[in-house]
Parts: sequence; C-alpha cells; structure tokens
Amino acid sequence: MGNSIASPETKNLAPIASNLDNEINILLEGEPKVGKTSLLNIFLFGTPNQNLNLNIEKFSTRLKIRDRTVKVNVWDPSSENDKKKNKMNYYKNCRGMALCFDTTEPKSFEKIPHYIEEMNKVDKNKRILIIGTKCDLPERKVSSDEARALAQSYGYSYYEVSIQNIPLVQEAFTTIVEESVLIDMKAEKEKALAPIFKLMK
Ligand SMILES: Nc1nc2c(ncn2[C@@H]2O[C@H](COP(=O)(O)OP(=O)(O)OP(=O)(O)O)[C@@H](O)[C@H]2O)c(=O)[nH]1
Ligand SMILES: [Mg+2]
Repeated sequence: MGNSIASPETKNLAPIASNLDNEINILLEGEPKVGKTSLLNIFLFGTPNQNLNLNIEKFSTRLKIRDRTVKVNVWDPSSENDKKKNKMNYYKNCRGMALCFDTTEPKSFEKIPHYIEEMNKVDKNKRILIIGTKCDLPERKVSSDEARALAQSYGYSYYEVSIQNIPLVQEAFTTIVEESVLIDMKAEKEKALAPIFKLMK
C-alpha cells in the first residue's frame, strides 16, 4: 500500500503536518493472543516482527483516503493491562474497531458478539470490521462461511488474514479507516445540507 507513511508515535514525534483533513482513532479489539499486535506491526512497518514497545498503546500513521490525508491512531491495549478500567474510554473515543478472532480458536470467535454488544452499549454508530486471523494454519476451526455470515448479520465487512499476507492485512486496515472516515464525511454532508433542507420545508 503505497499511500501509507508509517510513523509510530513516540515522544520525539515531529509535529503533525497542518494539512491533515481528519484524525481518526481505531481500536484493536479481541481476545488475548489472537494476533492483534502482529497485524498492527504489519500495518505500520510491513512486517509482523517489529517488537513494538508494549508500554505504548497508541501508534500513528497517515493514510490518503479519497482526497483526504488522514492521521490514523491505532490503539492496541495490551491484554496484561487492566483493560476494563479504560475500556469505556477506548470504546467512546474510537471511530472504528478492528475486531479480531483466531480462526483456529473457536472461543475467540464466540466472543465476537460480546464485543459488538459492548460497543453498541456505548455507541451504535461506530464502524466495526471483523478480522479472522492465522488463516495460514492448518488447524483451522472457524470456517470462512461461518465468519462471513456473522459479519453480514451485523452489516460489517469481514477480512480473513494471516501475517504471511502483508498486502491483505494492510488492505483490512485501510478498509476500516475508509469506512470510518466515510461515516464522518456523511455526517459532515448532512450537517452542511441541514440549513438548506430547513429552508425547503
Ligand atoms: N501462524 C500464525 N501465527 C500468528 C499470526 N498472527 C499472530 N500469530 C502469532 O500469535 C501469537 C500472538 O500474536 P500477538 O500479535 O502477540 O497477539 P495479540 O492479540 O496482540 O496478543 P495480546 O496482546 O497478548 O492480547 C504470536 O506468537 C504471533 O506470532 C498468523 O497470522 N499466523
Ligand atoms: Mg498484543
């Protein structure tokens, strides 16, 4: 994906360019060990083994979506931390959620509706992308059809990835960012048109 510029956020990060049109927060969610950080590494660096500093939970990059440059903050809270305490903040403040399960671990798939319900309790309008991970492994237990059907029942997109298919992982991240930005664009358009509709009444 040629249009992403990886720039992990650290204390030394240069100031963000002023030509940004949007800033968007994406939450990585799912059961422990399903592969969330590996996917984030691929999105940022094009390789799963970058050993991101586990104490840092927010990483940033930029993507060109349509005619906009979007600063994308990805939150990857580590499983060890007391996620519950901060969870509502993450849910409230993200625009989209990349919700991951491991295709070789049915229990991680069974938890998907739970995460969706938790998010819907906070806000029903967040964009969610469901991602099945580790599809390179022979011991797959959750079928593509089953996972796709679940995603469709909620109206969400579904991606099935592995750390061996780097372009596909990057495409999945671009999709959740794009879908999240489009919600914002729609809201902006409606806001801009509201006075006109009012006049027409
Ligand atoms: N074979 C295979 N292994 C993977 C894949 N994705 C992740 N893994 C492995 O699964 C293990 C867990 O990956 P992580 O990325 O640390 O998972 P996580 O969801 O961030 O885990 P927590 O932060 O502890 O919740 C690691 O050993 C990865 O190398 C994949 O697509 N295929
Ligand atoms: Mg992790």
